[in-house]
Amino acid sequence: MTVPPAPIPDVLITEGPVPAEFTPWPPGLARAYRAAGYWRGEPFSAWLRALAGQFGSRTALVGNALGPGGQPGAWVTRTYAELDAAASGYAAALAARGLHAGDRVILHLPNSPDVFEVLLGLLRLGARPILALAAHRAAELTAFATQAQVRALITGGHPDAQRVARAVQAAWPDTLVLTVGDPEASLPLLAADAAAWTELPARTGVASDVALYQLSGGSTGTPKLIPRTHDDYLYSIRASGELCGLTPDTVFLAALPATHNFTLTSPGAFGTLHAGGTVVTAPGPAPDVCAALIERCGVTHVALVPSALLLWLRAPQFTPARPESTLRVVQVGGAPLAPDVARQVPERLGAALQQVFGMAEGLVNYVRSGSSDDVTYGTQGRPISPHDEILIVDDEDRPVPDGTPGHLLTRGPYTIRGYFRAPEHNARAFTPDGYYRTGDIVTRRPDGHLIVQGRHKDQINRGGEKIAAEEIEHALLGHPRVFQAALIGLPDPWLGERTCAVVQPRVDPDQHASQPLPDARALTLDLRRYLLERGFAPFKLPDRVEVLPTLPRTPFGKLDKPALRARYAPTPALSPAQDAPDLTDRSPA
Ligand code: OOB
Repeated sequence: MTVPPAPIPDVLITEGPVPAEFTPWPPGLARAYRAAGYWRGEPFSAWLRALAGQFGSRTALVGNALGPGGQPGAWVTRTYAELDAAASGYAAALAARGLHAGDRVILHLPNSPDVFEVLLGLLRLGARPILALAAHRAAELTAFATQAQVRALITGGHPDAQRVARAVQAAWPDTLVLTVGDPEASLPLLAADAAAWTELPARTGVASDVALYQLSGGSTGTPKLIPRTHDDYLYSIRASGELCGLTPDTVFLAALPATHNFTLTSPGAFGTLHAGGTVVTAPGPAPDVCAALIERCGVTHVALVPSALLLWLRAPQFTPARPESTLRVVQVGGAPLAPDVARQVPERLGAALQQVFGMAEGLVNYVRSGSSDDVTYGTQGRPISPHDEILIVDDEDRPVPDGTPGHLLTRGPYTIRGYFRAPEHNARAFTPDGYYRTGDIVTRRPDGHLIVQGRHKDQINRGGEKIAAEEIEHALLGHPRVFQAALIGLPDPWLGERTCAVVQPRVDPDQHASQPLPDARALTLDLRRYLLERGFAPFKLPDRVEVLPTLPRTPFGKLDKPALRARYAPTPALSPAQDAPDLTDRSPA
């Protein structure tokens, strides 16, 4: 199917006011961030056009394109000029299907060059992508669609992804489903006409307004959308790339989900593009696939979560380190990294370790290259910006001295002031003077480096994938055999944490109280299937289920999760070979 080129729609020219749909920074601070040169008034579309001007014939992207049925397609290489043209081609194709600047569109694609091309196409159009993870399923995408009243969902041709898309459409009928990667797909790149589309105005989007929505790992029932402006997001990208010393020789391997904040911008794929480097896409962080890509493409940088790093450290493809390897920097973040694991990186992978502690809401901390060993292996770095404000406070919001653990609060030039359309949640998640309550417990060293000590928010970090306990607990309450449920994280040698659902069963009123408790093993299968059928991402299904006649409560009547964690941890000794997580990407999009 070929799509006739659409006339250049007026709507692409969006210099005029767009209704602000986010909590703005106070005007005085906004002026200061502009005066400091952080916010440059440049939207993503103009940024990409400038990169194409500067690095035109250099290679921007390589990897397997998304093929028919969601399978890996042809190996493609795109120069900066071609990437710019592809973005315009997609912008035109989207406009031809009735999409406009300001429309919210869910982007749900597996790692491939296409993700970046379509994302930049949406940004060129001035539409606002919601950056779903490929692992998300109907429950998550439906929540995004209804909350944000989306106009479209862009997905791959895999039958599972198509089923998810239909479920979203059933729940939010305004969703136009557009499929990428198929010659017959509903959203083909207008390749033949792409050159013509470079004539589209490069400068679309208002820099001080929302560019896209990142997603919150969350701690409450519904996933929250994080509005990032062109100004603030591009500042974090530029500053991250410069701070990490990226150059046109950088070859970055996007092995974790491409649209996650870490992979995309810390400094990630966009930081690499900003420097004129090359982004290589991998389907996932599995060591065999990544080792082959590193060799084939001369990869210099990669970003990993600790669970993936553990697999790399054991993989015969990497250890002992090969002297001829091009890999220079392994960035690790997203979840706690044990110092003794951190120390193994240089010797066993032949590359430097860089710890990254960030969040989709904004603040990102890096260990700078050349730091002392105790900083490199024992801290999670310090903030990007001199204007990042850090407060570490006790339960009453009173600052604690350096070295004392406290709640991390932050505000600054790229940290949001509020989630999208969530006033009640915002009242809890932000202080009245605009600090974001990260939910992390940290200590600060006198030299400003932060050490993550733990977490206050009720969120489980399963190998970097975040699970809001409340979301799953609510869902479990709908199961006929569940009366009460608590989801807790238990320590795990591979993933950092695994999930355990502790269930108080519903007692059949016709039976008396001595009814036997249901079998936990059978209930595990049953509850996992139940959640899967309700469209939850597979990483959110409980790894383990325990049954108790009543759940413990604090004197105030709250679920006593510390008591539950003490009861069920530690997990039985795990045999690493048997229990190593499967990191091959099973995403269906
Ligand atoms: C990154 O972003 P999110 O939004 O998926 O998760 C943020 C949370 C943090 O609040 C913290 O609880 C945890 O993930 N986290 C870490 C960590 N990095 C993130 N916990 C311990 N050590 C670390 N190094 O995960 C993210 C975003 C940008 C860059 C890097 C990670």
